[in-house]
Amino acid sequence: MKKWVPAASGLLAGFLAATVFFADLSPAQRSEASNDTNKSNAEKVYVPFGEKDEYYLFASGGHSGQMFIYGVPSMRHIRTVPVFSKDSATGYGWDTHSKEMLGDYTWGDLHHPAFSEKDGDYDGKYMFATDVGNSRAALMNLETFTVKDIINVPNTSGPHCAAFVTSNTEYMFLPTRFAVPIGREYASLDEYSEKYRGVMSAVTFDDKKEKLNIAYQVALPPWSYDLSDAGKKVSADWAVMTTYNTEEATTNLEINASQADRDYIVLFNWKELEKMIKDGQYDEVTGQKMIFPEKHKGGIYLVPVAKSPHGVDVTPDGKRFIASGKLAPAMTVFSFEKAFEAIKKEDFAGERNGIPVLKYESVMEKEVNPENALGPLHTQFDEKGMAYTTMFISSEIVKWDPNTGETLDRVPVQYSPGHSVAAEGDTVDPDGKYLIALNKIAKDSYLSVGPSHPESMQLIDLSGKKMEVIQSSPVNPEPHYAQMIKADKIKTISVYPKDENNPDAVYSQDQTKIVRKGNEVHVYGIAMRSKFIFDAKVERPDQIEVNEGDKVVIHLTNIDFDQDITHGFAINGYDLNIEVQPGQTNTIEFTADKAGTFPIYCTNFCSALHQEMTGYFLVKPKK
Ligand code: K7E
Repeated sequence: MKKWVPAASGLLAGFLAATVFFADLSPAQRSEASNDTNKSNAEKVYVPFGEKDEYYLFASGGHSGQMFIYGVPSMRHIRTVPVFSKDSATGYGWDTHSKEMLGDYTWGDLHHPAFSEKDGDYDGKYMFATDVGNSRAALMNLETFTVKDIINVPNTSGPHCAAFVTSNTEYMFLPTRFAVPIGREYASLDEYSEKYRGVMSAVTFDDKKEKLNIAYQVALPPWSYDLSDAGKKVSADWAVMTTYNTEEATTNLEINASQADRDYIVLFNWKELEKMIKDGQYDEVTGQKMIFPEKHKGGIYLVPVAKSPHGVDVTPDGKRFIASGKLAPAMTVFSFEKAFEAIKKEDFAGERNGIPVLKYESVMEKEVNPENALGPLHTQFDEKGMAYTTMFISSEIVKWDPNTGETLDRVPVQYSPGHSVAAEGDTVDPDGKYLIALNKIAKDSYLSVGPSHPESMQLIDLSGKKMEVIQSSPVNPEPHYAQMIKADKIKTISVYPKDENNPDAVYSQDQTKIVRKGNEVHVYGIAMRSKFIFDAKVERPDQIEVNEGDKVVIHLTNIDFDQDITHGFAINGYDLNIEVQPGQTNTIEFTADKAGTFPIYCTNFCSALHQEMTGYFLVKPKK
């Protein structure tokens, strides 16, 4: 490896030129590391057909708006679960519930998934996610791998770093990447410092109703809030998040937001914020309980950090938080204990925007600077608490000891990793074993598909003396963060249970009916191998006839209580398609605004006579 230590002023250029730095690794260099097990790499990742992977990988789909599910170690793509964007494969965005959840939005930008937790460990029940593109938060149920709720988060613009949840899923916090005036009203950028804010939201969820809810918000200064992490164990009541652009630049951020030597980590005690809300220490703004730190004092502190930080991660023991700077070569290890002490003694360096600023030296424990490692972004941990940090510029993973700062190992990856994810690597009890580098640039890794390449995920074996890249998988744009959970923690259902209380559901042919109420037509139908029955009492039970302009509501129940017998329901020429999974009742509503003859068919291949699973949708023209 060529030694190259850029001058500090060259760091920015180095960051931008990151992809050039390691572009010329030979395949031999790529697999130069080897560990001492007797298995070949192929054997380590081979999961025979029918056998299951040991872990699920939930990789965020970035601006696809979706979540990608992979098996580890095979790196087989198992499913894409639609979250913030429509998906015709599953009818997501067409059926009434998902259409209502997506509202008027057509895309999302999902960066950070987060599992629900119990005592700081994944419990395998829910997944949370946020949408940087259109400021939303989503809740996914892991019995069915389907989204149950999406909320728009008002007053924020680009909740980036979330989702991150507290140790018992009390809250999901959503800091915001962009500052905007509260309520998004118009305000000239000349008024940026006075009128703009970076609002952070505290979101709770109700697991009975499977609903998200905004508990309160905090009107932080007009900076960019980036990555965050919740405390664990000794720091369980706390959370940390990085900020950049504390310069409050309003244009050309690449240069202007990189001026100051230090930005901040925001350190906050969510138990205290919760208490402030209970005590009425907030203003009511645009229907939200909003804490203004310059006015409602307590619970929030700033810790100076090397300029323009990106990631911040809490160690599994909850004692330290590690910040990484895009432009600073060093990772900084901070001590929660030291911070608590300084807060107790009110040993502050001053305040900024009404928020107390702690002294860097009194919270910092050490600066860690592995030789020639550049562009540290995100850190994960193994079962011994050792840290693995992605180096975006020098395209590698560096393993190091947070206790001593010593570099233990490093492995090149192709190329420019953003996050990495270790097996249960952000819980109180990581597994070690596997780490996956989520690389931004695949370049020469796969068969070419033109000028734009897929992203690349590289699986690294952590079990040997040295880290070793053992498998690689292309992936659609674009995983930012991912989480890896032990497969046996997730308990899926195989069919939807019968719900006799659901007025939309019908479970036998003789219950099927088509009901007209004025100009509304309600269909209570069933889908089964290999037919649709909308009304069993008429001559052609698989036909729906309406008048042009009618509102049509179709409730369809899949009565094949048999795993994997999913049916689809599409109306040819009407731009409609929904899915009904085994036992599920699903609803679609639309206006019959086109007169004519439109075949109905099942889109999800379900039996040998799938082609016969059809019907007709007839729309009588207005006179
Ligand atoms: Cu570093 Cu959105 Cu977590 Cu991308 S973020 S890499």
